[in-house]
Amino acid sequence: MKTILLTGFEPFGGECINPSWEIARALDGQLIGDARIVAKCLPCVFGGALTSMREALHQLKPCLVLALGQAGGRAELSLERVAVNIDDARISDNAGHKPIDEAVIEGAPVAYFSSLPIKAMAAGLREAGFPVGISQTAGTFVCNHVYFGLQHYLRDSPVRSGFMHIPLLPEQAAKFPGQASMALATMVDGVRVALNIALHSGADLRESGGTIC
Ligand code: PCA
Repeated sequence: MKTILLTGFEPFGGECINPSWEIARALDGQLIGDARIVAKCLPCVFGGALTSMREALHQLKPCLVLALGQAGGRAELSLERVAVNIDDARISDNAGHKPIDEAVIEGAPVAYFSSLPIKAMAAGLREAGFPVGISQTAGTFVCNHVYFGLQHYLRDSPVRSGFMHIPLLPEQAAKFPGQASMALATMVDGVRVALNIALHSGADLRESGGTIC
């Protein structure tokens, strides 16, 4: 049986829930075609999160990897195009670390692209009615850290991997007037659709979708 590794994060920044882990654990054990989803919860800790990711890759030898993370302020399922080799934290991680302008992996390239078919995933999600977009930055906190490490570990592998940021849950957003959110059930369904496309589509779509500043 093939394995899809789906990771989420523990809560951080004073929150008591992280929707990324709620989604991952809701999908744990489910089948996508002939592959079974295995969910792992990563600590929101520089270094520690990457160690957990590396262990999961080693142990599970997945055929596909999608890492999920919470992005307060975003209104859509956000497929990340780029991971950059920099840790620059505005808040402390869950171990009290706050790196400034440090490499995620010393000597590694400046950046990696997602190896997921992000245009095909965005198109499929849009057609299925989910709010979705392609993001050009996963930030410089623990999500980007894990995303960069993941892409580095799998750089010579045919295994597709990438990162999706997801909005806050309605109960989290209620604390901030006007803050965007998405229902857990919608996000769970959207991630299932995204995994199905990532597993089964061939070469990525060529459709415009960039941004103009
Ligand atoms: N979001 C944070 C780290 C963990 C999470 O879910 C981020 O975007 O870096």
